[in-house]
Amino acid sequence: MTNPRVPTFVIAGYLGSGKTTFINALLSGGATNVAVVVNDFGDVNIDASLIRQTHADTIELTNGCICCAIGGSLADTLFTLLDRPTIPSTVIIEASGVADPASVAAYTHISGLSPAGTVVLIDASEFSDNHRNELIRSTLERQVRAAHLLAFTKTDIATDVQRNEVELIVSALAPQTPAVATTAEILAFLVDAQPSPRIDPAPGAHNRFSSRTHHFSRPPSRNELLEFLTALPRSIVRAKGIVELSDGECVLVQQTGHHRALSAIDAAPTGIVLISSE
Ligand SMILES: Nc1nc2c(ncn2[C@@H]2O[C@H](COP(=O)(O)OP(=O)(O)OP(=O)(O)O)[C@@H](O)[C@H]2O)c(=O)[nH]1
Ligand SMILES: [Mg+2]
Ligand SMILES: [Zn+2]
Repeated sequence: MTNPRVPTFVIAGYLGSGKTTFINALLSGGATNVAVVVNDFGDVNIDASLIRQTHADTIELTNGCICCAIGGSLADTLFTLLDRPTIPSTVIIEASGVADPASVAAYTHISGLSPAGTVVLIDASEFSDNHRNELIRSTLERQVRAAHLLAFTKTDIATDVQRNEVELIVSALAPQTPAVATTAEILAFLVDAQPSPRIDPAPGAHNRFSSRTHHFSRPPSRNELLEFLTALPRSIVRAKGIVELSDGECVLVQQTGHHRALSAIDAAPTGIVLISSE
């Protein structure tokens, strides 16, 4: 008897749109036998360590984007999952924040997997600003067009103007694609998912982004860390990492566009991954 095909989802969306947050919420609901494949664009996979804190079966693909630079590693990983003595019942792929989700989903059209849908998260508080940036716009547009489901995040901090702008842009780009705005609605889509139609990747390559990891020569004080983050040039579109402070506390740094969050975390320091648009 052949095994049933494994439903495989792609969770995509621009840098910092909330992909890892959503996947952690999904997994904390007690999902079993789920394999999570996490692509972090930088050379340290911070998201894999954040997800692994709650979910052991997490595979990291690091140091490049799975839609272009390291697609071969994604293909190898998917075949390896299907070779396991007990294959997963669901596969979830977190695409890098710069990826064309359609190119990522194309890797799931293999024997043994059932492409079950691409969810593209849209940060309602940052999208319209980012869309005005020519270095980012085509990346955002291909992400929107590659979605089977669009999900607005950060509606809690978006202004009415930002929400109206993003809704107009997104509905012009993908008028037929259903859009939701809560985690519960995304979960309902995943639960009901059927084999999803293929969406062809947009021609050409997405915008260019580069990354480097900053390590402090000695643990900074909280103020020194904040000064460092405040002084970053505008070309740095995402900063993320785990930093040990001079008082011994480790903090998770999350910075996207206009927002920054520092939170205590019980995990080893990684340095701060800085991603810039080119
Ligand atoms: N206010 C608010 N913050 C959110 C929401 N979703 C995510 N965040 C915050 O946004 C930041 C980025 O979230 P992540 O889940 O790491 O985003 P990501 O898409 O996985 O980021 P990359 O993998 O780096 O592209 C974190 O500080 C989250 O806590 C939301 O709905 N509302
Ligand atoms: Mg992430
Ligand atoms: Zn790519």
